[in-house]
Amino acid sequence: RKLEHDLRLALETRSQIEAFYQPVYSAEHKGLSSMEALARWKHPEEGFIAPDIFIPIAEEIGLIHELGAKVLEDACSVMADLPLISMAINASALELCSDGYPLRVLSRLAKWNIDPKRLEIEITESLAFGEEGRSDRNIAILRNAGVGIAIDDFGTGYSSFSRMQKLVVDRIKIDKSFIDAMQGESKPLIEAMINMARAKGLKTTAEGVETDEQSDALVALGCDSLQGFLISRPLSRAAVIDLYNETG
Ligand code: G
Ligand code: G
Ligand code: G
Ligand code: MN
Ligand code: NA
Repeated sequence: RKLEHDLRLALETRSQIEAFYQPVYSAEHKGLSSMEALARWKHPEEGFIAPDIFIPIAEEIGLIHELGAKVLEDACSVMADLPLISMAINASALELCSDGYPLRVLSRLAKWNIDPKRLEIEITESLAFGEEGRSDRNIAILRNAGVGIAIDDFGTGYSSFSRMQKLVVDRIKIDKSFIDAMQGESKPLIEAMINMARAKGLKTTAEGVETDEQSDALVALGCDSLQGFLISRPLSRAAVIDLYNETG
């Protein structure tokens, strides 16, 4: 298939695939103290292709490890330029279950002289519950080294209250679908998620925050961080560095 072929070439160019960065607002610091790196593919003929399309292809043809490494390398270079800022990256199940993954991440951070505490890795609920092979052990290695682990799209997958009891992660990211329905039926659910997270000592991030009403209500419920188009869209490396240098 043409896209597979193009994706191989894209990774070889080292420039068609780059991370963009979505700023995250911290309620505690009342400012932008972290961001999420998101892979972007600028195809020479087709323009931007969405990660929802090329990530599954990269997983199928075994290129997800290279792609993840490229995003991490980009993310490290931004962290090096913004020493006070933390960074989240997304890990595919295939990466997180691969034997060498924790050491690859840690040696990349060491190469850039970046404190592992500044990096958070976002994983799926099923990975968080150790359903896929080696993920438990790899999560433990990363956490012991100081890297944070966040559950992405929380609430859409495999969580249950009994499983939450043995969960060892640092943060949940409440899925956008709950925030969308916040004015209606999902407000008590969001409140329960935030309270449960607190009781377990986990941080919370709300995803897909688009309105001031949502932002105000989430802060009032004690949500730690807000991410979404209200705060900012994902930005290029140059734009995000300018933004953080301006706002401190
Ligand atoms: O207020 P301060 O200058 O720290 O704001 C830094 C950034 O955080 C700005 O980009 C602003 O848009 C965002 N921000 C400030 N206050 C709020 C708030 O109450 N809610 C949200 N969602 N973003 C805020
Ligand atoms: O911005 P958005 O379209 O960027 O992201 C869509 C989806 O693609 C999200 O679910 C996100 O987790 C995933 N994604 C974005 N960047 C990466 C990446 O570098 N690695 C992996 N594994 N997934 C990513
Ligand atoms: O699955 P993950 O949370 O990693 O993916 C984040 C995705 O959500 C990206 O595609 C990003 O561009 C998108 N996104 C981030 N904030 C908003 C938002 O406020 N509204 C919408 N519609 N999408 C958002
Ligand atoms: Mn994510
Ligand atoms: Na998400």
